[in-house]
Amino acid sequence: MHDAVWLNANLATMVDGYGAIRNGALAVTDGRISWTGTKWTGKAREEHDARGAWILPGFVDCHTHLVHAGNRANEFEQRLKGASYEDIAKAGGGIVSTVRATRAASEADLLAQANRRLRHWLAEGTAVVEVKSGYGLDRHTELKMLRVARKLQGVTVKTTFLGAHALPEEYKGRPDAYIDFVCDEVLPAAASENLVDAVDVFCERIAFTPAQTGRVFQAAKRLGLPVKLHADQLSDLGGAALAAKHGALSADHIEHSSEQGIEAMARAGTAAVLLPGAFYFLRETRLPPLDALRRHKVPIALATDNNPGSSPLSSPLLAMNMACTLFRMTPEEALAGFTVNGARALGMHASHGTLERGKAADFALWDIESPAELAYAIGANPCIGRVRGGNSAPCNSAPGT
Ligand code: DI6
Ligand code: FE
Repeated sequence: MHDAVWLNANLATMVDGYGAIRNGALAVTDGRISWTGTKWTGKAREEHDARGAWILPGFVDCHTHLVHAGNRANEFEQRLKGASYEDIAKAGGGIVSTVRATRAASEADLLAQANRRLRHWLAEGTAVVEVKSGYGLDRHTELKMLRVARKLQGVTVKTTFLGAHALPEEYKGRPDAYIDFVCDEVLPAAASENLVDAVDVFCERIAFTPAQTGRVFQAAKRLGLPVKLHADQLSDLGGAALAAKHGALSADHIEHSSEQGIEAMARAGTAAVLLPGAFYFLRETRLPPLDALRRHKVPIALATDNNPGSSPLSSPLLAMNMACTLFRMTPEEALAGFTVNGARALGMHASHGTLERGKAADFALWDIESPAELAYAIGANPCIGRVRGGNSAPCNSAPGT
């Protein structure tokens, strides 16, 4: 006897492409998928009629900076008047302006702002959200951000420590001393409170060097934590190869990564995370090396990179459309990016990302004719139901209700 079954459904299992099962059914027991297929003959305590809707695995947004205070609409105006992202950062704007606001915000206020943002992901059938710190750049606020991330409701949250996101004003001109502080004090403190699932670094000219990145990765390794990297976003510093060398779960952005870097990722099993929102919002022109990723069979994940400075994007659906329109990914690749490969980039592919027996019963129902519609339509949201741990939850439910 299963707990519940969804009948008259089309399943996009996301096993080997769409892995479509038409006119099928999906059953759940103890919060896990217990059956998928066409000819349902089983018994279930609860029966749901999907009326021909498509069922997809709950989306996995494997790269966000969703916890932060305020927004930077003012800088958007400055950039449209000609200032570059780097000019604004050098003039004391950019990441450090969000740092000032986030340091000043209370934990309750930060949580309220993040839960308000999270509604957009819930409305679009999301099951897992990765949330980075990185707007505190001191011990108190980095841990405050991670605690807030752990309190978010309605989705499974994976936290990532990103203390090495930017150099705080109090360490101006002393990046190595700041990296000492991050490695010897802040990261161990966060890990000791079990606030960290992975460790990330912004390896870039306007942030930290490959050598400084290596030190943070060593500190993570000492704590038994996996690593991820903001790699080669604005220039090629060899970030892709560096991430692979440290066995990273993922290398993210990678617009400027070399063929050798992609090959190293393939050998190391490091996933690529492409972030079309930042590419679009910063009006970048250098496309990520999609052909090399396909040729070397590197799993390609997609994410919103939600952040106030370079990607104020809160829609996985729009991110998928951007990935197809701007990066020339196929809709099948885009959906795999927010399901099976998104889960892989978080080391969660054993429990999430596909509709298979034993996986978490976290999925969503869509009023569509074909899965490709989810990447095709701009601005529409055909989500008609969300299921979490086998329990139905309306798409537009407020977090915590
Ligand atoms: N790369 C980015 O695009 C964001 N962080 C990063 O490492 C920018 C974050 C911000 O501007 O607030
Ligand atoms: Fe990012």
